[in-house]
Amino acid sequence: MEQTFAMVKPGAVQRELIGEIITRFEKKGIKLVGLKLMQMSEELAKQHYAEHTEKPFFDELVKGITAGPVVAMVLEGENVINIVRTMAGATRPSDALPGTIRGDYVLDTGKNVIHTSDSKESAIREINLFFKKEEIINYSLATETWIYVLP
Ligand code: IDP
Repeated sequence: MEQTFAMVKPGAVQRELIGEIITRFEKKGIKLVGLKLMQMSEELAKQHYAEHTEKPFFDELVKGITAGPVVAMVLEGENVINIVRTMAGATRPSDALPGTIRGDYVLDTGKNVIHTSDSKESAIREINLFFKKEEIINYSLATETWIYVLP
């Protein structure tokens, strides 16, 4: 099973979309194995978005992600890195299809409600940046045999 990192951004917390976003992942059959409401520091924001340091929107990015609390989560399931990214939708609002989170809730790239890891490497890096080992819970869901074809 694969794990990925996702984050409900401050705008989505303010718009009371936390439940809506988590519900989509739960209904898909994806398991939540880590979850926390937190206020990101400027330092953590800069680390998280390190790959964008040179981008013209970097300051706006750091300011936006620290503007209020976020909900950080670790999600587990088959191919969840790609699946969660597909469910989040495209970065550009005009490319984000209806039925995706961004397709349904976003009009501006700078207010795009959710972050999701874009590769195995970034998933590992981001999970470790936001969660201690003991904050990730290993457990089974009773529904797993109805979600996966198991050997
Ligand atoms: P992603 O979140 O879809 O993976 P990235 O290209 O990794 O997109 O960019 C990270 C974040 O930076 C985006 O989610 C968005 O909030 C912000 N961003 C990306 N491009 C722009 C832009 O052109 N203007 C303002 N913000 C941007």
